[in-house]
Parts: sequence; structure tokens; C-alpha cells
Amino acid sequence: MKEKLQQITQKALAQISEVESLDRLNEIRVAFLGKKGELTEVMKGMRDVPAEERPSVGQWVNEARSSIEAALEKVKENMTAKLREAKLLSEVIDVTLPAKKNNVGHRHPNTIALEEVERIFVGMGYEVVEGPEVEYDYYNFEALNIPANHPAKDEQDTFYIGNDILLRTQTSPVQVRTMEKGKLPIRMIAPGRVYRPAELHAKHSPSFHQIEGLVIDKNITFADLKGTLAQFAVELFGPDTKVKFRPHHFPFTEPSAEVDVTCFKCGGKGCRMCKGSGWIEILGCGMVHPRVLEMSGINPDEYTGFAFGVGLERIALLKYEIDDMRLLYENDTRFLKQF
Ligand code: 2NM
Repeated sequence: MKEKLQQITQKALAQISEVESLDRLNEIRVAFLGKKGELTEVMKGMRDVPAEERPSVGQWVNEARSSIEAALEKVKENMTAKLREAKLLSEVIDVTLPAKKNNVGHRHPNTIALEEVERIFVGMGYEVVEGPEVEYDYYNFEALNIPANHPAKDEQDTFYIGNDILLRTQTSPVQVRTMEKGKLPIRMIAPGRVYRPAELHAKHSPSFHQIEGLVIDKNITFADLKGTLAQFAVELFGPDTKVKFRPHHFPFTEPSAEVDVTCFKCGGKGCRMCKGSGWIEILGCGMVHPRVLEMSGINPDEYTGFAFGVGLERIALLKYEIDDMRLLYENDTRFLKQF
């Protein structure tokens, strides 16, 4: 009997010494000391032990039990301590580390330029009006006095969606829609995305942004147009900026002009920015063609008006001295965060 108990104890201690997890340790406890454990089975055999031997056999069983329990307890303590230490190590916080910086977004140069232009015109009492990018041929061309055989209507110059439906090539359709409503006078700017088939390169993109302006009232003259755009140029490019009007042609205005501003980099002396001329072209404009007014239900004998159009990207490129338009469409945050 004694030998049997010693064997069981040895076996238990050997298994305990090789234990690698708390779960396994518990398995061993059940296997030896549990209700159906090896030691428990031996105790059940006490019935067959002669009465005079029972006290000493009882003592051996108790000794075996306590040495197994002691070994289990010791390994358990060891293991718990090690697990605790590993957990603490894995949760170490270095309080001297610098805080993580938030990655803050930046306004796009187009947005900055647009908000600047809007601020200037809203300050002069203009309304900002938006309209659809998918338009009818009528609003994009016909109502603007652009005849059916005009080269701008060529498939090379316009994205067509259907026979009469296209991606607007300018924001003037928004002006036409506003004129049609018949609420006069009008002082508005129409900013937005426009589309023209073109390869993307440093100076052109198939989709860009325009801001077009329109003023209609009684007695509006070319002098109002000149004064307005001169003030716009001063506010956008600085107090010494001068404007120059060069005769031009647009189907929707008569007379029409292109406007140059004195180079804000060299002040007009000539530099790389203005290609030595001292002037930079920034917009197109003119007096709204009487036929355009008429088609939208405005009597040209009673009302006159002026209109103009500027490219938003062109303003952003000039103002922030960016030399490649593609930078405006890539949205690389390393580029954007400079503005
Ligand atoms: C430009 C140049 C000249 C223009 C004309 C109109 C409308 F609808 F009133 F007829 N809106 N915008 C216009 C005139 C646009 O862009 C270079």
C-alpha cells in the first residue's frame, strides 16, 4: 500500500513539474485528487485494509495528498506570478513619449480662391447662385446666342450625354435660368464645375471651375463693368493693380473684351510670371447681347447688363504661384498643407 501511494505521489509530482499552463495544472489536480482521482480511488480501498493498519495507511494517504497539494500550490503561485509580470510588461506606458499629432485637413487652393472671390462680390451686393452640371443644349448654347453651327458645339469641345443633354461647358446656363425667372434687377455670381474634352496637362483639365458674374438693371453701361472689374482686381491682387480691356468676341456679349491685370509679381515691369509683358490675362467679359436678354424674356430696350467669366484654377495658380494644374487635382496632402 505504502509503495502504491509513493508511486502515485511520484507520478503526480513528475507531471506537475512539467506543467506549462494553469489549465493543465487543474487537470492534474482532478486526475489525482478529484472525486474519481487516483488517490481517491486508493482511499476507497481502505475498507479492505485490516483495522490495525488503518491509522498508518490513513497517515500515508494524508502525506501523499499534502505533498501533491503543496506541489500544485507552489507551481500555481509561480505561474500566476509569471503571467502577471508578462501582462504588466505588455501594458507598459512610456509617459515621456510625445503626444500623437492630429492630422488636420486643409482647405484646397481652389476653395480658398473661390471663397476670396465670393467675399469680394458678396461685398458688392451679389448673390451666389448654383445650378446643374448636366444641362440642356438650350441653356448651355442656344439661349446664349451660340448658333447650331458654332465650333464650340463640336463633339471635340463638348461632352454630350444625349442629343440635347450635355455636361455644361460654362456656368452661364445658371445665369440664363436666373434671367428666365424674371426677377429684376440681377446681381449674381455662378461658381461651379464645368467640362470640356481636353487632355489633362499643366494648363488644361477636362473638368475645371468657373465663376461667372451677371448684372442686369436699367442704365447699366460698360463703365459699370470696368469699374466693377477694376475693383475686383484691386481686392484680389492688391491696391496697385491696374486693369486693361482688350477687344474680343463672345457670342453672348456685345461688345466683348478680355481683361488683363498688371502683374502682381513685378508690378508691370515684366518678369517670368507675366512672360515679360507686365500683364496677366484673367477674365473675359462684355455687355450681355440684346438677343440673350430677349430670349430669356428681358426687354433689351428697358434693361441692359454686363457679364464676365473667370477660371477658378487660373486664379488659384496665379495667386499661389503654382505652375502645374495637375497639383490641384491630385490632392496630395503634402501639397495642400502649404496653403
Ligand atoms: C464669359 C465672358 C463673357 C457670360 C455671359 C453670360 C450670360 F449668361 F449672361 F449671357 N454669363 N456669362 C460671359 C460673358 C462669360 O466668360 C469668359
